[in-house]
Amino acid sequence: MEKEEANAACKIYVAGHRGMVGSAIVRHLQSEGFNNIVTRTRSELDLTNQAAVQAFFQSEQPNHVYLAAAKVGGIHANNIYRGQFLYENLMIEANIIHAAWQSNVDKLLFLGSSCIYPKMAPQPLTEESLLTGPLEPTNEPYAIAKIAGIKLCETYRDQYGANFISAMPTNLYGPGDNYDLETSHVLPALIRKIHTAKVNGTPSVPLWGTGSPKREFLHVDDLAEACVHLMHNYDGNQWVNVGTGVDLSIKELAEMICAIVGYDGALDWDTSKPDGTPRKLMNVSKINALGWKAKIQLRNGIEQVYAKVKDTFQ
Ligand code: GFB
Repeated sequence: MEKEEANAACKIYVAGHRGMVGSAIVRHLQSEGFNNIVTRTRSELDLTNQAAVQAFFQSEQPNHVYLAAAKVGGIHANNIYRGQFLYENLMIEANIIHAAWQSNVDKLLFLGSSCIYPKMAPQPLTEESLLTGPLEPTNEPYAIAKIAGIKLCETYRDQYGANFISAMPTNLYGPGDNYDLETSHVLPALIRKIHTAKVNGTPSVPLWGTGSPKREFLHVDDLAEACVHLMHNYDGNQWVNVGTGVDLSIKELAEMICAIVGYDGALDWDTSKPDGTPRKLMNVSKINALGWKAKIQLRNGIEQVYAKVKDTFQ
């Protein structure tokens, strides 16, 4: 069969297709000629309901599954909705991974997060540092759920021979991000806050923490490309880090966004808010050796995102 025909014949379920990650995966798959994509909205299929998920897999019988459905949020949401982050993520992963095995899915890719690694693990973070020390407390429930997902893929491979793999992305940004200041990640929050300060002519902008923690940011279109690459080129039992291999401090990020937005006011750090983990730079040698590298430069990526969202803020 020609590659185009094979791509068109492969039935793919993207769980979480309305989220930032799932929608980017759908866009990338379509651009590669994968048009047999199955999706369900939350009202059509409750992924925390085991019976409903099993019935869906039995009737649809997908060949490939991208597990991008998750309850996600920034440092504040992770810290406040601790029970929901643990429960909902455990249920979604367990239901989908188990149903995928029961219905003989050929391959599944599970998406985790760089926060699975210990808070004080040596930098850059290698895949081997998993479970070598305590987690960052602000996102421990989310990280434990994600570690459980990795272990489900690993143990279903060990026990049943299921071809289930895991990708661990660093902090993400891009189209479809969440700009709610209470629940968002830092990058969209800073875009919104700095844009609002500029529009209102406010002399300073309130930011959380000290500005000294370092973060790595990957455009979600790069992540989507990496996920499809891994789906087609990796069958190993170890999870794979996905990032740029470059980080910067939150203060440097804020300064970059001020330059893009054209805001020259002051940065006002609220140190009563948590800093979170001091650094979580990914070691990306493994995915680089598998033939994938991030392409989108942070500044270009933020400029693209800002051009699209700046007129949508109230
Ligand atoms: O993206 P973020 O919320 O989460 O970034 P994490 C938090 C960092 O940005 C902290 C600072 O150092 C905050 O003090 N910060 C400054 C702000 N101003 C703001 C602001 O207005 N909003 C936000 N949100 N932060 C998340 C985890 O950790 O990373 C998740 O909670 C997940 O589990 C995700 O792994 C990728 O990078 O700290």
